[in-house]
Amino acid sequence: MKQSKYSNSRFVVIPCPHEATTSYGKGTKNGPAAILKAWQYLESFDEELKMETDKKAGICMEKPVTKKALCAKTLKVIKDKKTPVILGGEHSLSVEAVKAARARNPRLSVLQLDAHADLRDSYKGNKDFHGSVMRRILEVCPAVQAGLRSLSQEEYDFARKSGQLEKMHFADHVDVVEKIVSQLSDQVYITIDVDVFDPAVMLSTGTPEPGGLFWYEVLDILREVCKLKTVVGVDLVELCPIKGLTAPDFTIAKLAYRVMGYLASK
Ligand SMILES: [Mn+2]
Repeated sequence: MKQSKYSNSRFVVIPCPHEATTSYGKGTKNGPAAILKAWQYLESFDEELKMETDKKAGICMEKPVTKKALCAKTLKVIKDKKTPVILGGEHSLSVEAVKAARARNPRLSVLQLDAHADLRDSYKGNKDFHGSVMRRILEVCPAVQAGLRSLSQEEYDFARKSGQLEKMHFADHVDVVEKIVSQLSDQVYITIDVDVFDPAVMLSTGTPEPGGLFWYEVLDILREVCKLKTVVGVDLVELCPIKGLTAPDFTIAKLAYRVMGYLASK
């Protein structure tokens, strides 16, 4: 895949190797570097879209930023009329990017693909916990959640009482693309926790859950959302690379490239 200059790029890739509150497997700080490495070996030609996304749209790679700097960085990219593609790092970073996206898009909603509801108010007093990220995002804008298969009683009670439960789509009912699309507003930010995939596809993540989505199921959701909505930003988080196991790194590199392709082919 070929990189372009910032001025010629529709997409700006922002690595954010943030890791502070991971609960089980560690190493998500190594996620962005693994994705970027796999990217070097990716075909420019997208076999589904029959085009070279990098040449058509322009993709530029920025230097890694801290979580603290992510909001300002994302805001600049959006102001410059480009689409940020953020590579994590721990899921808690998404709220910073969502704040930036919301500042420029008043009707913003978030699509979360994830195994976990991430609706805990806090964990041991920490509101910045990665398992609280969707609770924080709901304080910024509405969200639709898909691929879910793990949550606590507290999260379930909150979802039921707040009405969020209606916008939570569990992994055993993936044939809900239309519903997901209908629940999102026209301006969408997409956050993809790589553990949305079945562990057969994605072993390299800190908190794997059985029963996840497969490659083409995830694409079916993303293809429709990218086609029908204005997607103003994307992140891919929680990849924890395993030494000697490169397929998951390549999967996420290709997924990010495919999403850019969906947006560029509109
Ligand atoms: Mn998760």
